[in-house]
Amino acid sequence: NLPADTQVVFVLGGPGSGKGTQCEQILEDYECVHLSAGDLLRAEVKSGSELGQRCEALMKEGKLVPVAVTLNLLKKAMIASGGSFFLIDGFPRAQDQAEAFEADVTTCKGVLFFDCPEEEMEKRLIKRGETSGRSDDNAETIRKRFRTFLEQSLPVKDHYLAQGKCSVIDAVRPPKDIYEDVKQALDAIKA
Ligand code: UP5
Ligand code: MG
Repeated sequence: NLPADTQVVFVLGGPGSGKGTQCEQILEDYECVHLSAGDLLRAEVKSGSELGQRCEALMKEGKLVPVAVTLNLLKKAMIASGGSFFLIDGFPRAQDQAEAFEADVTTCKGVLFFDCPEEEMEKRLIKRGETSGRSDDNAETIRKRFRTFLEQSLPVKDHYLAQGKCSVIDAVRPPKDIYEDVKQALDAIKA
């Protein structure tokens, strides 16, 4: 089971907004566990399991996998890590996912939301697609990921803004500059 003092920060933003990049920076300065829902799903795909095959098909279409799947992967990874302060990257991606996580695991302490226009995210993902090997880093799937983000994931930001828990960070700057705001927001969340 998870320790009683478990704390969770959701790291959200569109595809290619820089969630993973900023989390890597955070790990250097804060004692925390970084769990990317997308990375956990890609590991499941790589395992070759039947579940992984179903997830892969959805991810190639830029669609969300069922929340039961991500919730289960996240919970297992949280417990296995032995940590108590978690950066949950790329989840929740829909309102019902946020509600499911908070009912099942814990309420989140805060949310970092990386704000980035589509043109910039698209440019980054096309470039990354040259070397990433990610089956969803192609122009067609990127468009589908954007649509899913707008329709299903963006409402999560508003949900947490209304709760006063969400820091919106301008993500169209050099990573180092963005990170200054990230630290400030995290310090406020932890305080
Ligand atoms: N880069 C980063 N910061 C930059 C900056 N400031 N200036 C210029 N370039 C910058 O960065 C992306 C690229 O941009 C990199 O090349 C980086 O160097 C550069 P990254 O930090 O990787 O951005 P990130 O937001 O993490 O982008 P990612 O592609 O991981 O976002 P997604 O949200 O699309 O991907 P994720 O892995 O979370 O999900 C993939 C799929 O899994 C989803 O589409 C969905 O099908 C499925 N999924 C679910 O169904 N449920 C979940 O809960 C999670 C995922
Ligand atoms: Mg990522």
